[in-house]
Amino acid sequence: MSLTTRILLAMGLGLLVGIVFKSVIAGGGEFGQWLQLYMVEGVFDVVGQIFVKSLKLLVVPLVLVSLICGSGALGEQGRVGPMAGKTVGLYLLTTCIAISFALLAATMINPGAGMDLPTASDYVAKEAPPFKQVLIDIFPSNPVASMSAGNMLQIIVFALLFGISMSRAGEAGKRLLSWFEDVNEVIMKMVMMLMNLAPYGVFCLLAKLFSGLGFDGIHKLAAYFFTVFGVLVLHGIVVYPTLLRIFGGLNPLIFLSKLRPLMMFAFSTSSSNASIPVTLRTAEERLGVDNRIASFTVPLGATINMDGTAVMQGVATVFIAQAYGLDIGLTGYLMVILTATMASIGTAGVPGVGLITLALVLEQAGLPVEGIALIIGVDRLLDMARTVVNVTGDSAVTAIVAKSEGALDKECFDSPAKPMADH
Ligand code: DAS
Repeated sequence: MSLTTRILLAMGLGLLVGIVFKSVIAGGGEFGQWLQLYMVEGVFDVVGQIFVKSLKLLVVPLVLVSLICGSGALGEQGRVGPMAGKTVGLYLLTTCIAISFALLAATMINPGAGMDLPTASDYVAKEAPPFKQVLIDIFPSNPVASMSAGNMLQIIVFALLFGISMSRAGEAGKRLLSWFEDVNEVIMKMVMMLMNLAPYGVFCLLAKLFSGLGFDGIHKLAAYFFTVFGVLVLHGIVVYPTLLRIFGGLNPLIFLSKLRPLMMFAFSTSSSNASIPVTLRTAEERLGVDNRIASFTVPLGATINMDGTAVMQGVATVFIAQAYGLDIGLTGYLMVILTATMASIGTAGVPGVGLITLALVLEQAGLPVEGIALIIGVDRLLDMARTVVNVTGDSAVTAIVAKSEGALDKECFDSPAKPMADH
């Protein structure tokens, strides 16, 4: 049975058990008290917290190493000049639009309003410093202290600087880059291994959540799910077609129709990285993009461009703030945009990675990271959908950059979609 199936089953079971426990506990009998004490506050809380901590465990090493690799490789390829600048610029632009879109939609729909969950006893509301101080604090004075404090913006800045310096350090830099790429492989394996804990973590977190919320929680979770899903669809059918029209003079309907096989593949794998071969073939065989462009923009996009993930992080941040009755204010939202955009640079496209970087976005925004427990149950389904948006964004920017470089075969782009060559 696939991990996705196991997580979805755990989700359904956790919901069911939580609602049943809620009604038994509400009955007030001895058995209900036993369930509350030993199951809800015992087993479910312990397993759930361990799972959330395992996600937090990965944040610093994952972002640090994958960003050093990404910026190191980019620094090396960065010498492809304006094409790299256009590509990175468009990737960051679409991510910024995605997260802003998400924050706007979530603050209009208010999916988490009225839940009024109590924050943990050790939670201390972080006063959002003035934005000027935020900008100054982005630069680390001691990278080791930044890592031990989990100050992600400082870690991201250090990793970017280190990676680009490494790419300009000749043979020494090349040796170090390959070492970091090996470490990155190991960290990706850690992500996969810890994701195997997800069915148990999801079951316990949902069972605990719904033992407290009961049915009331279902429509809150549904409001969160459909807000994310709605913004994902809007981003995919409004933002990319607009950019294709404006920057590439390309027909968005042809573009979206030719991406169908890739979308299905991304949906089923929940992984931009695993989709790279299909994204490359789609760009070259269906969109007419020259390999010299696609071979740069597609692998880069799979790592630094995660618009779908940014959408989830934007909505999740507002949902969690509302659920705990916390207001992060405008500076807090600007911090979320900055952190989510920069964090998306550092995370490779593997299943569940968006959840891990959500921990860092919440941390930077001063929100309780255990709020992840509220949304983790439906995250796998949303991961499938947001990975589709991630690869669609990679393909749209690839087509636009290729067109601007005169490296897109317009006849191929406009020709009817042929079945993908099975080679
Ligand atoms: N599954 C990730 C990807 O491959 C996205 C995410 O986890 O948010 O793009």
